[in-house]
Amino acid sequence: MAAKDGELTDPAIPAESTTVVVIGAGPAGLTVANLLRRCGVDCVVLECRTQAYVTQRQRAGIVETRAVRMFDAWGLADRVLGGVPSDGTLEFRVDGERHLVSDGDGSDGPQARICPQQVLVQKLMAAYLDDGGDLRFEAADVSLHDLTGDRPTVRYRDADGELRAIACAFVAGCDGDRGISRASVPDGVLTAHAFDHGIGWLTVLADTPPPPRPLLAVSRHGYAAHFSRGPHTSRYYLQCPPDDDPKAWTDPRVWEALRTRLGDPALPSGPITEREIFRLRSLVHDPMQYGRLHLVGDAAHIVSPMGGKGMNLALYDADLFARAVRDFVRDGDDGPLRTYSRRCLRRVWNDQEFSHWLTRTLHDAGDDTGAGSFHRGLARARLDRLFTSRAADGAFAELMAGLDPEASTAH
Ligand code: FAS
Repeated sequence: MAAKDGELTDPAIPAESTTVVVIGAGPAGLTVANLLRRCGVDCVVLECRTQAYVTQRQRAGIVETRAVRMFDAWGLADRVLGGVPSDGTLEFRVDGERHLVSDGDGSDGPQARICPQQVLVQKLMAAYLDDGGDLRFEAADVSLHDLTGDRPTVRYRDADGELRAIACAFVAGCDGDRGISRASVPDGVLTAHAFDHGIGWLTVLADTPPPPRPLLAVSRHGYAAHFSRGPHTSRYYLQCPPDDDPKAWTDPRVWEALRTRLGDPALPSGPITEREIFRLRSLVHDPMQYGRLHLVGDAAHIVSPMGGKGMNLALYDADLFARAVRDFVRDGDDGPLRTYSRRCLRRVWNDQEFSHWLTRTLHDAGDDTGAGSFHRGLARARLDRLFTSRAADGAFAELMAGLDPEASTAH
């Protein structure tokens, strides 16, 4: 990818400069951009897809308590958070039996939001553009250069096909798991820690009434879940073999499995607008920076959706990165930038551990053909403790809320 010097400084290519070039306009990129603007740091966001595509992509659905308070501390909560506040509980249904578990810290402070990812992305984008932010869609062939120098350059082809170059002080790689940022780091620099859970989920989006609160169900028929994705939309997950064929999951089969596993024979059905099968996998890249490139969100780590940490980890990284750049630009303090990766990875492993614990518990507690009857017994004991021990409930709520004694939300 490295271009020859001549090319980079080719006078024919319009060159410009800024402080931070942000690659990708997902939750990570748009949060970085909004926070940088809040503290007067120039940035340019390059997104390879169209605005319509980016603002309609349906993924996560919960903004955790810590992230809500982070946006609140930056004075952005009212502008970027949609959806409805969580009532502070999740429902576990074990063999049809209901158990409510806390997901908040019980304080009067702002709590988690049931907010579809695309709504957060739409609102972050609107806030950034309303504030005069520079966001360029359909940026093709993005490439990163001189990342270990003081003035990296990002080149791309704009929507009219023109080649452009932007010199900057830092690059925020917010382009997800298959983006160009991580791919621009030379081999051998990053270590990838990967785990395949060996579990598949059929994920279904349907125009049906959402549940009053997130619902996670365990039975001998396998794991199932029901989440809100808006006032008239539901997301369902059904455990299945990872290499299963989504076409084999006809509408009648989907609704029958959901009614059985959720223990709700009266569960209303409705038009299914999306169904796909994905394999639960987890991935962590260490370190999360290379020279002036900082990886943010899915560009550095993937966590299974169990526990709702994917998008929230992206928001956490974005907050730490924006504050570190602000401290460098405003006070000349490069300490937070130098420790960015270590501080993010502490949180990443914390959330990976929680998500792994919850994934194992809610799958092993089902049929014992998977991990075996001994693991089923262990998982059932963990759930029993969660439902009966105040301390276990408190620990679970702290992890769900994402509250971290170390990172204050004050900015
Ligand atoms: P994103 O992938 O969201 O954004 C990256 C952006 O970079 C995209 O807009 C992309 O177009 C752009 N880009 C890529 N390459 C580029 C290039 N070369 N040049 C310029 N731009 C480029 N998490 C949960 O917590 N709960 C869930 O229920 C959940 N469900 C999910 C369902 C699915 C199908 C998927 C894929 C993920 C799900 N996740 C879920 C995880 C998800 O929420 C991610 O963690 C979140 O999108 C991460 O945000 P970003 O890091 O911003 O990456």
